[in-house]
Amino acid sequence: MTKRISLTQYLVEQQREHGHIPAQLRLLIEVVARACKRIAISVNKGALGEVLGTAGSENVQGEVQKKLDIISNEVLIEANVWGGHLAAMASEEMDTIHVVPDRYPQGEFLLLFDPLDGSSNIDVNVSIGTIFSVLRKVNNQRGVSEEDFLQPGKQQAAAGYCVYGPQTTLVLTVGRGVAVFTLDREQGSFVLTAENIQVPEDTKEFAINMSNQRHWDAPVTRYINECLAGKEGPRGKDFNMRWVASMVADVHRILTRGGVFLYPWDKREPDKPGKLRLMYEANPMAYLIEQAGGQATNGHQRIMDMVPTKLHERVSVMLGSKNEVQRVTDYHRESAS
Ligand code: P6P
Repeated sequence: MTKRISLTQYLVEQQREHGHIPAQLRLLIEVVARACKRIAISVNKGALGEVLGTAGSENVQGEVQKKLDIISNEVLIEANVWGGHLAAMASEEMDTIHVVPDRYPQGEFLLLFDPLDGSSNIDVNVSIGTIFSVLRKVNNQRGVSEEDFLQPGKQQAAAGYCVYGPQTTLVLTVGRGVAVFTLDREQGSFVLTAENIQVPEDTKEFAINMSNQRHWDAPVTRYINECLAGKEGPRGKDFNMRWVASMVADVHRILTRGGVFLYPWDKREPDKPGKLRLMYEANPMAYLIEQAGGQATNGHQRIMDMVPTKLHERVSVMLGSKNEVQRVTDYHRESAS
């Protein structure tokens, strides 16, 4: 029987060895992991917990909120607000930032999250997940505002997700590789089940919502058509396709066996750069993918170099196996020249 270490032991040993996980950051990660365990309990109850269906409200994106979206958001806020490790939080489900109230000490970190990504899959029992990103509050003046959050993804102190699927699995980077922790329900704790994850540089599997094909720009159309042409086409090999419509599930597959994930700009909403959100979807996933040896661009530049102008900014996303992301990015550059 392999001796497995807990998330806490992993964080303590990483800090002892590399000194990159100060106490406040360790507390933050452990509190987020505990919140994900609580979310998993609600998600796993499904119909038994009266948590399915819509909440009768819309979020800042104008999307109908599911009951579990709101429950998950509240769990993350309540779990993190008292610890003294955070100055403020931002969420897909909240229009503005949530500043830690004066009755609690303020910390040096900023936490951003999509509390329950893929919520269109909740009622049909398909994997969903929580995505989180951690920034440092860089200005030391008292008080915190939305501007403090507007930092490029390369400034992230940590990032991760928890996928609520056949297993409940926490995937984390603190800047020295990607580690995977599986929830041991008998112990009630996350235990290390893989580390130093590496995304294969090549792949035969792409993930995109094909129903949008007629709306894509030329470089994406070219890339996907070449994949579809298979062995007889310019790629000289057959490709497989997967689309879970839950970014956490698609990214987890890519971290596990390689692949390329595309949610590009399309003509349906030409004024929006893409559907996915930069700060709490693309940036954390880009950090994980890059730490695992993959690439993440918006078709033109590295996602983690992008300087946000607003909290809920959207972005076009191409991420995964390095050589495939490089190819589709090259097609964009060729098309632009
Ligand atoms: P579509 C879920 O709503 C999400 O934000 C991502 O998790 C997912 O990759 C994407 O949207 C799915 O979008 O248009 O295929 O339903």
